[in-house]
Amino acid sequence: MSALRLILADQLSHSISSLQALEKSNDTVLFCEVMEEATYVPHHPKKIAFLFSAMRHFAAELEAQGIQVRYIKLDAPQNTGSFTSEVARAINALNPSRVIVTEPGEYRVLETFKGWQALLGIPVEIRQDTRFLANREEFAAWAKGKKQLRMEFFYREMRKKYSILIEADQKPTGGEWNYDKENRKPPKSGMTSPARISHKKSAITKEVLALVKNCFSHHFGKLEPFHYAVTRDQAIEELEHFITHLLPNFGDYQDAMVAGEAYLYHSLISSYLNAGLLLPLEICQLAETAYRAHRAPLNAVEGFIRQILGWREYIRGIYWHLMPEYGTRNTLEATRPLPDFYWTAETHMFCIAETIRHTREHAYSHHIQRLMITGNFALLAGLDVKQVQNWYLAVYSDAYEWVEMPNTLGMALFGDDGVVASKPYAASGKYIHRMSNYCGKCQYDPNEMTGEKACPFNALYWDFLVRHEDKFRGNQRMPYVFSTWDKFAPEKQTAIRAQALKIIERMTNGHL
Ligand code: FAD
Ligand code: DLZ
Ligand code: SF4
Repeated sequence: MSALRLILADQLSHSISSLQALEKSNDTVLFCEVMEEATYVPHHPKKIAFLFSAMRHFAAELEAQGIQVRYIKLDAPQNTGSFTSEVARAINALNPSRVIVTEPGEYRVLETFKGWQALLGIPVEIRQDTRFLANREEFAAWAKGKKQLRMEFFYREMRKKYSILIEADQKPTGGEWNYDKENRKPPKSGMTSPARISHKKSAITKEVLALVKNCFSHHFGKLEPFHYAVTRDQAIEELEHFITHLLPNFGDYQDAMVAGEAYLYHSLISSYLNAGLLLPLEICQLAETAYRAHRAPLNAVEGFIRQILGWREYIRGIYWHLMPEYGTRNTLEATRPLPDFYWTAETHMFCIAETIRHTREHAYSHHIQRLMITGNFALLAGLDVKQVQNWYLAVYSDAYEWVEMPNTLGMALFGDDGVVASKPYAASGKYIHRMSNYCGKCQYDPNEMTGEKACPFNALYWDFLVRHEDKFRGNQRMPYVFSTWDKFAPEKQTAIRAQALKIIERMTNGHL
């Protein structure tokens, strides 16, 4: 029985289920670089280059093990441009008796895979993706009967299940489940990002860079300089560098933002983890080992592990639990077109311009930039939830719908009926001023509410809350917000709302 085994660009793990029980003499592993995937949103050129180079390196590793590989490059003359047509072509050429795949990360792709058996007339086995720490059935069982699906409680179950930061008496290490109150410090004056590893470009990477330059230069984002890891060995090097040199400060400065510094103490591993070059459990175990060896404090280690064992698994659980209906939600009926400055960085708001510059340069910005700068603005200005999601899906090298959608629609835009966030992550300029050094470089003033110089986030913040008063006034987690608004004199309230209108006008006319 010969099998055709398809591996996608985000399935580059030697332990992936679709490679299990492979027969070297009978089976062929198929990789295909296809236009359909590269353009369903206009992906950042660095993301495409990273994925194509990592796929080619991974395919070469399999070949070196004596495994038969069929690798279809994007510019191969016969390349038909989609997963379906390339699998059909491979079946014609190789005549396998079945196709084996691991479930994909996106709902639309899974639906395509499910149609293959009937379409292609050959058995198609779709295997579970065992790289995740909670499978879909397990998440559904946890969610069943719960009124609210809060990450914190899911995370505690995962800590116990994998015995991560759990003591012999089954209590959490240090006595608490969560050390966030010790985290989230503003940046220290003069703080810079510690040096990062940069990888030498292999011949494979050079060839991919030329291809991407040729085909995708019109997409948003700079292709070079290109420093990404493209093999598991290189990704492990980055992970170890992070654990040794950056993890000790990760917790303290997790939410800090500094002009000119894209990375600070963040791990930069999401692209490698999501593509399969790293696995979640090994990362959590390495971080725990650093804590046990007194190489990193508990607040940093717990905070980091929570992102992976908690948030990442929970976000995936929500996506599969609620799709496809989840993708149609738009609780706050946000429909304003995305302004051009999300693509050009041409705005006087320094915080937004800076975040978009980082994104353009690196296909990366850190969580608080995504959530509290570009996400917060989109929330307050009522930007169209689909356009905002497509932007996030295109511009970040770690973006796939399973992780992008609940983060954008749910966490940033409060567009999912409050499943992911119990209250909106809405903030005025005051928060950005406290957590960054951006405002000192901005033509707007975070302390002004109205007038030409007033920070746009301020009036937009109040206008947003009042616009959606019916949803938020009774929210237990926002006790003082509306009592503050109620204390404003009526003239002040009117001036704030008029200012918000002007800001939207300036945004629409490209003058913000
Ligand atoms: P670190 O800050 O070092 O965190 C460590 C790891 O924890 C990350 O590598 C990631 O794997 C995991 N993690 C942290 N937060 C989350 C989260 N909320 N959801 C899932 N995993 C998390 N992450 C993606 O991987 N892909 C996306 O497309 C994506 N889109 C986002 C969109 C918005 C609007 C927001 C607010 C967040 C998004 N995130 C996304 C989550 C988070 O911002 C990134 O995982 C993180 O910035 C990646 O950088 P890092 O590796 O340096 O992370
Ligand atoms: C994101 C992406 C891109 C840009 N190109 C390809 C590709 O050419 N071939 C491939 O196998 N996968 C690609 N991907 C990743 C897929 O979009 C991803 O596997 C699905 O979205 C499922 O998560
Ligand atoms: Fe951003 Fe407002 Fe600060 Fe300017 S003043 S950087 S717009 S928060």
